[in-house]
Amino acid sequence: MSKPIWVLNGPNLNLLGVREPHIYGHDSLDDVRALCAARAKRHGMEIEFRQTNHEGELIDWVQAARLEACALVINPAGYGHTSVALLDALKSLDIPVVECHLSNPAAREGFRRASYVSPAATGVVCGFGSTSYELAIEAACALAARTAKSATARPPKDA
Ligand code: CA2
Repeated sequence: MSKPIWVLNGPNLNLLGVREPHIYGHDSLDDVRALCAARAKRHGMEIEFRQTNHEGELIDWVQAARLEACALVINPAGYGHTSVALLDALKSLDIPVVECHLSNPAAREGFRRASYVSPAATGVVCGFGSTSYELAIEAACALAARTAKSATARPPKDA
């Protein structure tokens, strides 16, 4: 079995489904976890799904993903707009990184248009509610499969 896809969620996403459903939808974070797991399973993949309200913990998890994940899906929530430290951690990864948002930050307040995560992301999915996560898992599976294939195709170092 290959390494899991890690799905990391930033601050306040534990409130999903409880407040502001007109922006973030009615699904809870547990519902989103189930959608991600089901979508990954279709590709024979597993997920590790986590949420934290703490910047340092999010950064610790990004660092751990370097060795333990085959790809990373991250909804950095508010830290995406503020955290240079998160960007620095993401830049240390050499696995595919998919930035994921429920809403479309570009269609909201001006301060949400800046993302410290996008420069380190392979790609971004946003604006589709919990479907954004399913699409992000699809992308992560495709990218991880491609990475694995090119690793096997590579000749051994001493050939
Ligand atoms: O659309 C997204 O997924 C966001 O990452 C959500 C963040 C926001 O700061 C980003 O601009 C876009 C906010 C997460 C807070 O989630 C809540 C969920 C329910 C109720 C209140 C907050």
